[in-house]
Amino acid sequence: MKPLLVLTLLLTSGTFAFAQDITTLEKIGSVVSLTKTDNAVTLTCNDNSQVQLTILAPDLIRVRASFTKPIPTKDHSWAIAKTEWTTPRWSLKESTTSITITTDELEVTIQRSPLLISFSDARTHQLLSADERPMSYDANGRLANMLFDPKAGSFVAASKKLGFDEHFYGLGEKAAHLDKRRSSFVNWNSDTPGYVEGRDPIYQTIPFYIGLQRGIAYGIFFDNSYRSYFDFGKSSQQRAWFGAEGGEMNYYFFYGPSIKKILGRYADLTGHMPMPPLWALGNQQSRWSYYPDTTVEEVVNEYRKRDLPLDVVHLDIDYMHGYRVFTFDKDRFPDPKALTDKLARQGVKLVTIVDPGIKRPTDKNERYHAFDQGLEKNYFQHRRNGDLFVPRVWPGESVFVDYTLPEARQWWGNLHRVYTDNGIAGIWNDMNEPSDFVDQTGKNQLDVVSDDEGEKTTHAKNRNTFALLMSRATYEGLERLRPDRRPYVITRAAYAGIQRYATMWTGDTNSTWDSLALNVPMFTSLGLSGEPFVGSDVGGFIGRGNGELLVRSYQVSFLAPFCRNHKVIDGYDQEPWRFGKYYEDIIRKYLKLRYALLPYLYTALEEAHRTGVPPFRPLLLNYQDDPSTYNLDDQFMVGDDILLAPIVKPDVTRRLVYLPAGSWYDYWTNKKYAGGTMISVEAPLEVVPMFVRAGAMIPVGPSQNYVGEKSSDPITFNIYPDDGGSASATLYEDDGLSPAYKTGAFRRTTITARRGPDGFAVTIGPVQGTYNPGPRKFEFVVTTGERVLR
Ligand code: MIG
Repeated sequence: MKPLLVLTLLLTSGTFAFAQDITTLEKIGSVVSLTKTDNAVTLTCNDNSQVQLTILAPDLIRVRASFTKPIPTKDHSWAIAKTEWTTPRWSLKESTTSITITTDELEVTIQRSPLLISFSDARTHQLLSADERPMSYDANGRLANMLFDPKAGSFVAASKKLGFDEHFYGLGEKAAHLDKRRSSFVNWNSDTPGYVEGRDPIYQTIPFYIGLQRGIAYGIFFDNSYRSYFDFGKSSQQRAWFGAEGGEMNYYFFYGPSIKKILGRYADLTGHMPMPPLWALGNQQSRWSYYPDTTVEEVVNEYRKRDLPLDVVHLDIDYMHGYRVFTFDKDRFPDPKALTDKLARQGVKLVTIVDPGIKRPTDKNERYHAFDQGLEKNYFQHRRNGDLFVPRVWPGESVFVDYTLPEARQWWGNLHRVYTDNGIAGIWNDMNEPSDFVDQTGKNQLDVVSDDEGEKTTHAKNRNTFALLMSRATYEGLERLRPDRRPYVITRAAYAGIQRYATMWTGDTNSTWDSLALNVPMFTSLGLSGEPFVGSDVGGFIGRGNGELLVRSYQVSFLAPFCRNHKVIDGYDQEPWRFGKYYEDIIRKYLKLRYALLPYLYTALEEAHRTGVPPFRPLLLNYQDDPSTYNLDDQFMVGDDILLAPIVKPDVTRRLVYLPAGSWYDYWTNKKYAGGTMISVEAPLEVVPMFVRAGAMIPVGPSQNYVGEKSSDPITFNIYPDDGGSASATLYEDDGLSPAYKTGAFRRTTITARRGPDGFAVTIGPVQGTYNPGPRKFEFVVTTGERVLR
């Protein structure tokens, strides 16, 4: 009997993704009337529900539904950066059975009864996505005892037909595969140390996904910060649905057909990532925690002595006086300014951690400015009953700021003066889910109230946006305190729009091979979710690593935007030299290569700023028509031209690599391969399989141990000619530090090379932008013969 029982249980848990069965929900009524404005159509239904479709761009339509009542006039989202759109050309057609909205790119058909919305390509009439059932809501509390917070409001859901060959990407930070088809997820920002594949939810909420079928992509951003659910054909092969425990049915439909175009629109809507300082691309070192100041100096000296590149050291929570944010421990860091000055002479910057918990002094006579001022100004969060909300975090009993209040954000930002005055270069926001040792589920926070523009809503709505607003307060504070410098903020938790304020890292990973393997699909998925600046603790955070794992981990992260080795408080030391010279030498080689490739990386990062297309890419982003890339979890590309196939298993020194169409050069040997096939390559520990696209020219800068140690002179362009003998490159440059790039102070140079009868002819196109990098040489090296490895 026993085995059978186990089997039944397994089947059941595998069949139903969530307890919520959306088929039991009440469906929205049928359309009875329609009104039209300059950019929107509002439909009124026979149950008094309303649906509003707003035409924002030819490829962007917003759908808003209000069940059994009119669309509220209040319309606000912390995620949205752009609310004013120039209405594109569009037309409306009505028939007895349906209503059709047509833009130059999209054709949206609304069937009146039952109310079903479908999106098609306006030119080809190819169906992109169609409702599987009318939008629904929990009219009678049918789901009540299956919900996390039955009091949050009414469950709202939308359900789309699942395509037989439809793939799903994005959804932010998930410990999951690249293709999310046949999986389901919950969004509820959670502190989940030591998470493994399948753990869900984890730290961030980005309710945005991309659907891809027959090479054609669309996107859906469900802008609802309540606890939300996404099911991509897990509970039923009929549907891909999304819903939330409260708030509005409110989503944006993006049409590609290219994923890159969708990412650009998503960035227009939720904000473009500003350029971080160039040194943020430098190598970073952290652990919980380096103290006192002499230990920090020792770490830096060790890096320099060993000729290992380093730009940033992070100070974790023990730099503070009893975990009080905005203070330094007087014994451990008696003179932080002297320390940052000294490190600056070695080319190293300090970043300090800042948690949201402000200590409530246990001694009533203690004066702590952050607590005293915030209390006096009434900036802290309270419970519904008026009690101060007192979570327990590192400082013990603490309070949280209501970051929905503009004055409170301003105040929080200004408190960072103690850091900027002491030469601290950036801020690391941790614990901002917000984590609470009393209860990590968030249940204990459901009655915590935020002002929320006067709406006085609870954490049912605001928990998922807490980190977004904290990062915003931090970013804007740094901007005010140091207007001539680009802010650098790192966050753990997030909501959509976070890219406007913060970069991210993937939290408390494990020092295991499984955890390392997750890096690739997590980084690429984050890139497909509007977060370009990503990284993970190199070597893994929790547990004991080893030299092999550390090397393989650097081979994934050395070209990730955020490259920081970090370790848990009681973990075995993990700096690059800790496992001996053999491993250290390999790590040095990769860190040096990262610095040499900074011109290439920085150019890719600026592309992300401008277009929303991330530097760290799944192959499908560059090869959207190639189904072989659709679920490739263990390869990635950096920009358009560099392909990596890291080893993420122990004791493996050979692997299969998929090369898409075109020709490719093995970076190490220059051996040329024809793409469109799988090849098998050697990958001893010192080698990460790395390929360059034929037709590319890779700009390489000087070998240096920190950004700015040497001037970028010369810049060497390595030419990898395609089969016709051509190659091209773009180089982006600016001052790397100030916000002047926003007003045109950059230089973009386009260069092409072509093989002729007498060798290669190089053409440097007219430059864009007003930045003058000063005179420097460009050198060109043609990749020809194969060279032997080692
Ligand atoms: O409860 O600040 O993810 O990077 O070292 C743990 C101490 C709090 C979690 C972060 C980790 C950091 C640690 N923090």
